[in-house]
Amino acid sequence: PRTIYLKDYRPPAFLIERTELRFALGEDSTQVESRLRLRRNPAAATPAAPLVLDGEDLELLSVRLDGRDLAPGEWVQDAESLTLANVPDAFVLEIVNRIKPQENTRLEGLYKSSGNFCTQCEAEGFRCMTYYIDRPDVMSVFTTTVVGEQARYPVLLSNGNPVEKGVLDDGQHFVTWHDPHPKPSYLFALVAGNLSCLEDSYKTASGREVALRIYVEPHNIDKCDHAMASLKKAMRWDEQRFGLEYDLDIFMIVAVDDFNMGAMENKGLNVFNSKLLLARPDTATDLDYERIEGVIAHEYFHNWTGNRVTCRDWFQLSLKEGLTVFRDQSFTAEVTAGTVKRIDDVRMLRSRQFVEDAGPMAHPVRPPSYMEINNFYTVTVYEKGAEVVRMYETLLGREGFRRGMDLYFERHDGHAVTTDDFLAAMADANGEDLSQFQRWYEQAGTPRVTVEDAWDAASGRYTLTLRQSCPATPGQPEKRPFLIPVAVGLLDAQGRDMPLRLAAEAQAAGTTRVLRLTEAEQQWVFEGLVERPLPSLNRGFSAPVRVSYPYTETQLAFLAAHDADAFNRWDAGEQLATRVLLGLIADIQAGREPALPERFLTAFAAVLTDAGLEAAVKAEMLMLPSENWLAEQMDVIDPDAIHAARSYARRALAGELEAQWLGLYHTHEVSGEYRFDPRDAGRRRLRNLALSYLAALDGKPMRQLAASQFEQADNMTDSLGALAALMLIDGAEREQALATFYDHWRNDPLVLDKWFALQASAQRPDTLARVEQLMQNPAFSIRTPNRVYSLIGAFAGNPTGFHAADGSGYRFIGAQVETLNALNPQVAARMVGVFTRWRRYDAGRQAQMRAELERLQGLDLSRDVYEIVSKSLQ
Ligand code: DPP
Ligand code: ZN
Repeated sequence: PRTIYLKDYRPPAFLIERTELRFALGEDSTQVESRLRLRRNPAAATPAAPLVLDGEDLELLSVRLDGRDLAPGEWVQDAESLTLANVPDAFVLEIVNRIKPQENTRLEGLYKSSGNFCTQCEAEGFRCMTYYIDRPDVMSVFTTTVVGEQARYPVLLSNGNPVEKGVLDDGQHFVTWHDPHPKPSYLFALVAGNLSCLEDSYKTASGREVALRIYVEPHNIDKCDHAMASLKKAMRWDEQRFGLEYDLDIFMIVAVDDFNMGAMENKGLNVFNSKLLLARPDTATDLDYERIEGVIAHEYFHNWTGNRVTCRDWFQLSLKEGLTVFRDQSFTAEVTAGTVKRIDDVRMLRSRQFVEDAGPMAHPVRPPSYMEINNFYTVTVYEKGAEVVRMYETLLGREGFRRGMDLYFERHDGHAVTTDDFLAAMADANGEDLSQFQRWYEQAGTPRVTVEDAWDAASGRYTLTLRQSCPATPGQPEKRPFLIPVAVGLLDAQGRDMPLRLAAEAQAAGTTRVLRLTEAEQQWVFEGLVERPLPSLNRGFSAPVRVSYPYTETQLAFLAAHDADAFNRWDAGEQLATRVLLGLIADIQAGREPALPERFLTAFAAVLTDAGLEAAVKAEMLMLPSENWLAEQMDVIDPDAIHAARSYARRALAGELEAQWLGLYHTHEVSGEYRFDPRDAGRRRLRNLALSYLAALDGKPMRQLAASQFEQADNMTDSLGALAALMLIDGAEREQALATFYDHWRNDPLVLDKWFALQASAQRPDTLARVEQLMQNPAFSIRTPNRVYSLIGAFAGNPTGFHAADGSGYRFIGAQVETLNALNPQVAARMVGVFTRWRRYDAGRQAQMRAELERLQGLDLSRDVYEIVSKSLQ
C-alpha cells in the first residue's frame, strides 16, 4: 500500500457545484445515477489537469458529458478511479453505475443492516457508491432521489429537506431530498427501510421550529426517549454556551445494528450504532445512558464543528474531532457531575492514549502521513485532540476561548480548513502569539514534566523548577519544547490553599495559577509565604503530560485528603495506589508474601467512611488503578503478577473493611423508580463497587448477596452489577445467573452483548474455551461489529486471557483478525491493535506475539490491517 503525505496536499483540480443523485434500490443490485455540475478550480495548481474521479467496486454503465454519450475509449478506468483526459472548464457529467449493497460486509458506502439500507461515507465510503471527487475540500449542494419498493422500504431518507415524493409503477415509490448547505461527500447519507419514528420538535433561540425525528426498527420504539431528551438538551446547550443554532427544518437520527463506529454526523441525518441510541431502564446501564447522552451531543455538535466548518483533508481530522470531543466533554461535565467526568476522561486518556503514544502507531494529533485513514480515528486524534483544545481554554480563559470560536466561525463558515486556521483564530481573537502551541499538532509522544522545589524559610520564597522532555516516537527522534499550561496550587500544613504571589507581583492573586512552561527548563518564585508549601501540580489535568515530583506516600495521602482541586485529590490517591500496587507486584515476582501497607489501608478506609464525599466521587477514589495502567508503569509487563497483586489488594481491602463495605452497600440503596440522574447513578455506582469488593471475599453469604441483587434488580445497572460480581466467584450461583440472563434477553442482541463481554473479560483459566463456545451461539455473528467488539474484542482486552503464557490467546485473536480481514477491514484493524505493544513483554510472550504478527504479514492483507502489522514489526 501507498503512503499518503500531508506535504503533498494540492487543492482539487475541479469543484463540484451541484450533485444530483438517484438511487434505485433493488434486492439484487442498486443502480446509481449521478449528475454532477463541475468546473475547474481557479485555485488549482495545474490548469489543464485531467478529471480524476474516485471509485471502488463499481460496475460502470455509462458516462455522458454535456449530454453526449462517451465511448469507452474516452475514459480510463482502474480499480480506484475513472479518468477523463480532455474536459472543458465547466460541464455536466452524468454517470450511471451499479453496486451490490447486499454483499457489502465492509460496511462502507451503501449496505444493508437488518433488512434496511443505510450508508457510512466517512472517510472514503462515498466512492464505493459512485464515481466522485471524494475528498472533504470538495463541497457541493446535493439533491438526492431515493427510489425503493414501498412495501419493504416505506421510509426513504437523505440529507436536508424532502422536496418531492410520489408513487411509481411496480409498487415503487420515491422521495427527493434537497440539502441547501454545501457539504463534502463524507457527510452524505441515505437510509431506506421499514422504520418507526419518534417525533418531537424544538424551538431554536431565534424562534424557528425544528422537527426532530428518531427512526428505529418498530420493536425498538420504546427505547428512544432518552436519546430524544439528550438531543434537545444538547441543542439548547450549544445555543447557550457557543451561540450556535441548528440550521435546517428537520433533524433526523437513525439507529442501525451493523455499524463500524459509534455514530456519524451526516448533515441533518445522523446515523447511529443502535448501542449508542437505544435505552430503557431494564436494558441499558447508567453508563450507557451517559454515553448515549454524550454521543448524541457529540454528533449534534458536529453540525457546526465538522459540517459548517469542515476539514480540508483527512490529516486535519482532529480539527473536527478533537474540538467536538472537547465540546461534548464540556457538555457532559456541565449537565452532570463535572469532576467525575473529568476523572473518567483522564483515566481513559492515560490508559489508552498514553499507551498509543508510547507504541509503534504513535502519531501527532495532526498525523503527517497515513496508509489507511480509517486507522487514524484514534484516541490521539480524538481524546488528545480534545486535551489540546482544552489547553486553549486554559490559556485564554473561558471568554477568550469563546472569542476564538466566534472568530473561527466568522472566518471559515462554509469552508474546509486546517488546524492552523483554528490556531490562528484563537491567537488573533485574543492578540496572542501561539506559534509555539503548533507543536502540539506536530509532535507525537507524551511530554514529561519533572518538578523540583526549594524553600527558603528566611525570605519566605518558594522556587519551583519545571523541566520538560518528550520521548522519541517513530520518525521523530528529537522534540522541541511544547507550550505547556501547568495549573499549580500550594497547600499549607492544614491542607488549605495559600494565596499566590509570584516574584515581581505587587499582591497575591488567586490560589491556582497557570504557569506557561515554554522552555526546556524554567523557574517560578513564589513570595511572601509563611511556611513551606506542598505543591499541587497540573490541577484539573491542565495539560496531557506526565508530571513527576518526589512526593512521599504521606504527602500523597495528605493531598488525597485535602487538595482543593477535586481532580488532583483523586489523582493523588491514584498515584498512591499505583505505588502500593507496584510494590505488591514486585513482592509477588520475588516470591515474597505480599502485604498491604498500613498507611494505605488507613487512607483508603478514611475515604470509604467519609460521609462528606459525593457517592460518584467516592466510587472513583475507591477504584484501584486498572491492570492496563499498572502494566504501563512496568519495564517488562508481567500480566500474571499484575493480576495477582491487584486481586490480592482487592481481597485484602474487602476483608479488612468488610463491615464498612457492607454498611455502604446497605445505605446506598436507591429507592423508587429508576431514573437516570447523576445522583442516583452515583449511588448505584458506589453500591455496585462495594458489591464487587465484597465478592472478592468469596463465600456463600457474598454469593447470596449478589444473587439476591440480581434477582431483585429492576434496572440493567444493578442487574449487570450483580452479574459482574458473581463472575468473580466460583459457585452454582454464577452459572445460574448467566443462564437466567441469557434466557431473558436472548432476543435482544444489545443486551446479550453485555453477557458476551462479561464472560470474555472474566480472568479465569477457562475463558478462551468459553469464548470459543460462545462464538457458536446463534446470537453471535462475526459479521456484526457489535458482536465482535463484545466477544472477541473483550477477550483481546482481557490481560490474562489474551496474554496467556502458552500463546493460546495470541493464536486465537490472530485467527479472528485473519477472518475479519477478509470481511471487514476496519473491524479487523481494531482487533489487531492489541499486538502493537509486543515489545513490552517478556521474551517468551514477545516471540509468540511477533510470530503471530509475522504470520499475518504473510497473508493478503487489507490496507487497514497491513498498516498496523507492518508498523508494529518495524
Ligand atoms: N465522525 C464520527 C464521529 O463522530 C466518526 N465518524 O466521531
Ligand atoms: Zn466525531
